[in-house]
Amino acid sequence: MSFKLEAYTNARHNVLTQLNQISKLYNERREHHKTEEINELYNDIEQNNFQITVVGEFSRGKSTFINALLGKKILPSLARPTTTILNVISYAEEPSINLHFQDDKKTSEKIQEKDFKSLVAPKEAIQGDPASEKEYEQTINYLKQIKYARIHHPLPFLKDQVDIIDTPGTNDMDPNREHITNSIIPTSDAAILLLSANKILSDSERSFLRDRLLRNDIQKIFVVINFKDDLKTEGDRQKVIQHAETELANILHTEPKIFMVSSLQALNARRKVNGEEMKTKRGRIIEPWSIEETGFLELEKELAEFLQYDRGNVKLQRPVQRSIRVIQDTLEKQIPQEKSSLTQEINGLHGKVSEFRQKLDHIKTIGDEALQKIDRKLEQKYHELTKWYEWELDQVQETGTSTFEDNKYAHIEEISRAVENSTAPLERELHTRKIKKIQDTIEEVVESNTKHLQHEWLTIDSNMNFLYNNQAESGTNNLPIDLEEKNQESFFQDIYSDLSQSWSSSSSIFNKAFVAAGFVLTGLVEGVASIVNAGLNWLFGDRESKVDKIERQLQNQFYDSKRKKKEVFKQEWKGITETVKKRYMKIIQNKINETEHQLNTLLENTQLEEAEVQERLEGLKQQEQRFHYIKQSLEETIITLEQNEKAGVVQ
Ligand SMILES: Nc1nc2c(ncn2[C@@H]2O[C@H](COP(=O)(O)OP(=O)(O)OP(=O)(O)O)[C@@H](O)[C@H]2O)c(=O)[nH]1
Ligand SMILES: [Mg+2]
Repeated sequence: MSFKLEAYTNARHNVLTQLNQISKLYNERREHHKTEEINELYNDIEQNNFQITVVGEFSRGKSTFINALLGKKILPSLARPTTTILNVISYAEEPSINLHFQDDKKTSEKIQEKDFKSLVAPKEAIQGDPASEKEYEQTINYLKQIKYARIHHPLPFLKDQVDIIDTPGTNDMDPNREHITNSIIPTSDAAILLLSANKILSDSERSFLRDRLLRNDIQKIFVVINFKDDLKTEGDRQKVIQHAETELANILHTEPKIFMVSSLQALNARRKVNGEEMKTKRGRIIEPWSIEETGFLELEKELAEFLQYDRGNVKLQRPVQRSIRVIQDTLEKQIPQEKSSLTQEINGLHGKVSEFRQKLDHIKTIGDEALQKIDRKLEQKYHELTKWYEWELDQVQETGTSTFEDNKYAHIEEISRAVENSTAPLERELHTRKIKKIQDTIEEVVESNTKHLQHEWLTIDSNMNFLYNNQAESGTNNLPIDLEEKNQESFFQDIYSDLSQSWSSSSSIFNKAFVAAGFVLTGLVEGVASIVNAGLNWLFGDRESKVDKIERQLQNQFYDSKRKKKEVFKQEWKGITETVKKRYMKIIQNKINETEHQLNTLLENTQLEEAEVQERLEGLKQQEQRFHYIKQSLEETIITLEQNEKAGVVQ
């Protein structure tokens, strides 16, 4: 199997081992909140798989393509619309299939492979046979309740932390399924758009690409032309690729990278290598192409590099950097403080400690008050931002309407294309500005309402240092000047870096739905196009002119799309601000816990006998060394990741 994410997998393994060590060390130090923090980072990495989502219209060969990646016929594929639900394929030693339901309260259900196949690819009803029609309808209704199926399989391909998602074809009229496919795309690490060499880029494919895929990060879209084997000569293949390149360059505005493959041949090649003998219905042995001819190896190589160097780095760097920061604090602050508390006497210690405790209570109050202010301010900002957003949406509508005016006597498809061409870039750009505005607003609100709080913390930190060095002036609130002037990083920095993270890449497909919700499609083109489908009767049915009708439809579409977008905006805002508030409280709680821990250690240390003091000093030295060693190893990992990134940049 050529698909390997080796560098990433090694780095990941190394990081997990180190985090495990750190967690143990904090456990020894009885710093339970830190153990917990590190464990969370551990779990994040552990659960963080790469998600490759395969999209395209029905019968483009998505399921066959995935089977070929896997080297096994796992997903049903037929010459008619087949896949009905999202199938998430993940690694496990034991194969199993579980259905997860739309209703989150309902527990997932295990299903046998045989039943699964007949469920997701149900036999069509025999026309005119009520019993068979009823059965078909029941199956379809059941399918609607399913959110996704998770297929576990012990395939080496998936062992590199890859989840692969098979989606139902998009030219499907069910808006729910469309919505699921839409919301999956922005949360995936890579989307593979499958086209057919036989009918390159239909109108609906173009609009799918523009309206949905391009609303996201273009980097993660791989365009794959399937059915290579249907083109007989190399010349034909070159022609199709060139045609696709020109067409796509118009839509993408960049040089697209296109792959041509035969999924069917690749699947057969791999099945043969795996010892399967394949025969036609008449018993003739099928001789598949060699895997080199199928175009699969180039694609897999590119995919692996992309995941490894681009996505992999992002996924690992953040938790590594965060844990380095946690260790650094321990090495620079806590351990030296503890050492000095073991080696010198502190006058009037108990009194001073109880003063600190009062200060901590005070900090808690200030923190709560600041949170209330943040809450109020965010509420106010929400109204301002909504107004801003509505105004921007109106501008998009105006552009669309004036494009309509300029083109209203053209053919309806031309009208809709012109309207779409003028509005889609504006919407994309608006989405980007919206994200930035939300992030900036949150940062500004949190920072401006926590100045006092942050100042108090700095005072406590510096007093703590004095205390350990036996210089604490009881009751002093004066910061040493250099401390105040020093440009301190905000305590809440982690919140902001996490925010931009959660927009650009989500760790899990299903629990960050609010991020995905930003990509509800406008429905504009479909809406206008539906006028065509409504037929001649509709156009000539009454006195209202055709142009008026189209315009009315267009305005309805805009109205509807704005309403949806505002609703999504509200959800996004709500999701993000809730997350921010939770993290804010956690950061404060962690800092309080940390200070309390230091105070307790201090009290304990000053009561030790001489022999115990020596023992403890020895213990601290050892901890120090272990922390140093881990920190070094993590820093090396970061360097390796950066080097890999440079060496493996996907062109
Ligand atoms: N000749 C040839 N046939 C292919 C290739 N890939 C897929 N097929 C066939 O095309 C048909 C449709 O394939 P599927 O994999 O079911 O397509 P799909 O995109 O998953 O379709 P839906 O699930 O309905 O959206 C099946 O009969 C496949 O055997 C290919 O590369 N070459
Ligand atoms: Mg399918």
